[in-house]
Amino acid sequence: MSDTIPDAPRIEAIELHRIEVPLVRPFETSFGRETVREVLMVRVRTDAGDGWGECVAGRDPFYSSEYVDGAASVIERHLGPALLGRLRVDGRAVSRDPMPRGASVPLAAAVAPALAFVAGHRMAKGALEAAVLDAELRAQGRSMGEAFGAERDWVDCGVSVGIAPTLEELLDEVTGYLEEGYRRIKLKIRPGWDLVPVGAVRELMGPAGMLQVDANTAYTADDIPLLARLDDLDLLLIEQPFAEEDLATHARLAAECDTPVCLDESILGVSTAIDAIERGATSIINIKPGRMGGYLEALRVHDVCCELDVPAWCGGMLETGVGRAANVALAALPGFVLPGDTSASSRYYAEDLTEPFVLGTGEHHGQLRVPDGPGTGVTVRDELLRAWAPAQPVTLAR
Ligand code: OSB
Ligand code: MG
Repeated sequence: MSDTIPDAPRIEAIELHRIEVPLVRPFETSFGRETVREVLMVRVRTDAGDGWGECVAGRDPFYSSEYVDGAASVIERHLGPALLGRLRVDGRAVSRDPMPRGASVPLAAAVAPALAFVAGHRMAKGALEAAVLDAELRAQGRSMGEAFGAERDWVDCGVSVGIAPTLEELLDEVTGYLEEGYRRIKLKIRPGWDLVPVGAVRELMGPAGMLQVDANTAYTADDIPLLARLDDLDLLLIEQPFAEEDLATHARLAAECDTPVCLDESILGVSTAIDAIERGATSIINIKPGRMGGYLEALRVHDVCCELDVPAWCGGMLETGVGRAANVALAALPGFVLPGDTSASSRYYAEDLTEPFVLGTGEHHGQLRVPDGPGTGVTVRDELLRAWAPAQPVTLAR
């Protein structure tokens, strides 16, 4: 593929590294409970240097249909060979550079069009695009923040709090995060774990604390009256109460309650974002690059949000430092007006795969600094990559 783009690096090989990273505490949501994050990391080797991308698919297909084994398989069998030029790629689809931001990333911009022949698998595609983008920007000596059009050096951080075994443990956990400086709390909810814990945390935080909830599709239309009672708790938003495909029920809830409805799972890119906004199914958007097939599509969704005056915030998928670095750069764009699920490394991991992200102090209390080194600006620690790998990496070469 890269043969068709003058002056762009040429992709020589793609490595798939699986790692298992222990979480500091179990993360429980309406769809499952994780104690270890199983991650697929992608390294792209080019003639101008290497780049890393993180695949945000989970071990199991519970948050979405994608999962680690599926992502690895589709990269090995379909996406990798296409990028390495072993499959026919339509040259006309290549070389459109979508970044109106002064950065030229012809190779990264060519990835999505070259992979469009595969249906879906956005997280797998997004990991490849991120790795190519990292390699290309490193070769140019430019940071992701610069390339994306970041307007802030520091971003406001929130934290996503899992379902706890008891109310007391939930309140302890939230208290700890507030002491650390997090500027917004997001509580995972599900039927049976909603009004009571959310009410208790509202009481703990006081009326001014920024608080929101995320149901990860656990409710149905029958629950609209119950969800409308959350209005009393003065939340920033309710995230994805209903099924991914079910924009209609989200629009009904939005019409029947005052709390803004925010979609996560349903937003797969620009067209679903516009559709959901126009149908009144969402008035705030959680932007997760992996779910949308990569950072370039996430930038387009950001631009749509700005144009339509829809607040956006940067979601997270328990990323290691590699994905976190790119998310923090993205969250520095002007349309990200609410704190993101961009927490410090220590919220997830005792040791991060890269240098750790640490919350700032003083005026930067509750913020993370946007990396300014080339590419993601972070370095993968080889010894941890090896120590956490359950198996040898797979290399796809030309
Ligand atoms: O729905 O936002 C979600 C983690 C894994 C899968 C889905 C979600 C989440 C989170 C954690 O809420 C966000 C983070 O801190 O990375
Ligand atoms: Mg969510």
